[in-house]
Amino acid sequence: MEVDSRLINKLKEAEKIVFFTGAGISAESGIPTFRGEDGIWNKLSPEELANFNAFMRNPKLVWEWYQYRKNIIHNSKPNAGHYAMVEFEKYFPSVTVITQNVDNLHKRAGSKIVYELHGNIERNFCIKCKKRYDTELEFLDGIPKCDCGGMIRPDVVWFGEYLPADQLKNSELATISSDVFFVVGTSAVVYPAAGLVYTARQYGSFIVEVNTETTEVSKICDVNFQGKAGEILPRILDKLKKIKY
Ligand code: BJW
Ligand code: ZN
Repeated sequence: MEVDSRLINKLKEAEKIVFFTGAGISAESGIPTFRGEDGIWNKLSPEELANFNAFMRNPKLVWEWYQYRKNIIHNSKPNAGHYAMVEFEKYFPSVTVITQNVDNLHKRAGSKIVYELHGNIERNFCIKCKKRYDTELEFLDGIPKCDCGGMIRPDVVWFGEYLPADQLKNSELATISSDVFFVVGTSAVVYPAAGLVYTARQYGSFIVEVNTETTEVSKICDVNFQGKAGEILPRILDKLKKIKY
């Protein structure tokens, strides 16, 4: 893989870097992505599981999906892609990670500024009184219950729900002022998160896609690397080390 000379020139001058990530960045940590064959759990698509109506209809089933994923996440570690993003912090005054992932792996890798657009699977709250439950939950008949009797749900963003306003606002601000905007391991089909790529385009950022496939936004990126994030990002970093020192 040749690292594009236009990207190298941009990185020489750049001060503000944004990494916008999706499930693909964690695929090499063994965490299944959402779409494609990988994303189908019990023959159900994420659209059928990640929504409040599905939870109210069948909380046990939705919790089974989250328990299955939580278990994988607890047994996984950040990979070379996550760590490469942390190393970028040595070379640029501002590096921001904007993630759609709920797996906490960017923070575990050590990234300093991480905005979580779709929540975090480690946190939970009661749907009735909103009390927070961030420690181990007790499951009775497959559903964790609050002291008040209400059902506890994961603190993640489901379809039809608003994204955390502060995380979205900060992500927009970082995107607008970014010099280089990396889009890593996302199919870019879920909004408003995917809209950030168009915002980056509108505000003149240099957009670099890293994905094993082409996506909805491939055409509006300046450079497309087709391959695994855990391999491509460390190679870009190696090149960067040579030009920055
Ligand atoms: C690799 C790799 C490797 C693999 N290296 N790459 C505008 C237009 C149309 C629709 C809408 C719109 N605005 C809003 C909507 C509705 C809806 C939406 O976007 N629907 C579309 C699907 C049509 N959006 C919403 O409902 C959002 N809320 C909202 O808009 O609120 C306002 C509102 C309020 C009231 C009424 C109406 C509106 C909320 C969206 C919430 C999404 N939630 C989920 C679940 C989170 C919790 C959990 O994890 O359980 O978020 S769904 C799921 O999709 C998850 C992800 O973050 C998200 C994105 O998926 P991602 O990360 O891109 O994963 P994949 O699997 O799709 O892609 C993986 C990629 O990696 C692939 O491209 C691979 O090739 C690649 N890859 N290995 C590099 N090693
Ligand atoms: Zn409660």
